[in-house]
Amino acid sequence: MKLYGYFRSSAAYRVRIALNLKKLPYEQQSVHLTRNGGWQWSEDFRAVNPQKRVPALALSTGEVLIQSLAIIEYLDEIHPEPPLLPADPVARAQVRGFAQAIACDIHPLNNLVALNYLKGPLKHDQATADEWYRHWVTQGFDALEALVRPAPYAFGSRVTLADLCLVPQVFNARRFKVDMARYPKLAAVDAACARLSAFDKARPENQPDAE
Ligand SMILES: N[C@@H](CCC(=O)N[C@@H](CS)C(=O)NCC(=O)O)C(=O)O
Repeated sequence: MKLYGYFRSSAAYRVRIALNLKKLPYEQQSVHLTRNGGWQWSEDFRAVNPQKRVPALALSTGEVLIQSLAIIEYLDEIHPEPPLLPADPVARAQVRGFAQAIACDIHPLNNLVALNYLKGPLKHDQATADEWYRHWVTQGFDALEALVRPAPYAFGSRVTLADLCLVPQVFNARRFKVDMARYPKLAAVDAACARLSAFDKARPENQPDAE
């Protein structure tokens, strides 16, 4: 398999953690999102993912999967060990709800393409873009802090999809100077995950394209 990603992309980071947890070998193709205007906008990459975003996972059959949550659920279906969703339907829905609060509600407002639109066509300055970023993360994390039950992972003693979404979002929040002292439970889950090699290997600074 070949993962099209970028070291700082939190959506690609989620998929790297899943691949590592399942001990699946994969090749990485870096899609530099900023150099020379961003490789995601090239014709070559548009042929891989017309959405011009990472991650994309090319399978050995030649098919390409997009969207981190769809990719992770595919991996979980094909390689069920260790499972990334609980067996109980209520618990599964709770884990998915937590993951989607990040992937569908926090991240889309804060990713590079949205911030660049604010700063470019809409002519806002960097301070306003940073304020926008922190506003949506804070609103999202306030809810997640109330939902999480560290034990030590977000939903009990096994890592789930919720942890795969939380850890990259916390990494990004710290990068944008969100005060994590306000979120002791989220910080505790993040610290528990950081002790696992699958998470450590997936960290942005440990990727071949890290700068
Ligand atoms: N919902 C998508 C989000 C994908 C996404 O927006 N990726 C960002 C990087 S984290 C991207 O490729 N941005 C391209 C750009 O900013 O131009 C997923 O979960 O895979």
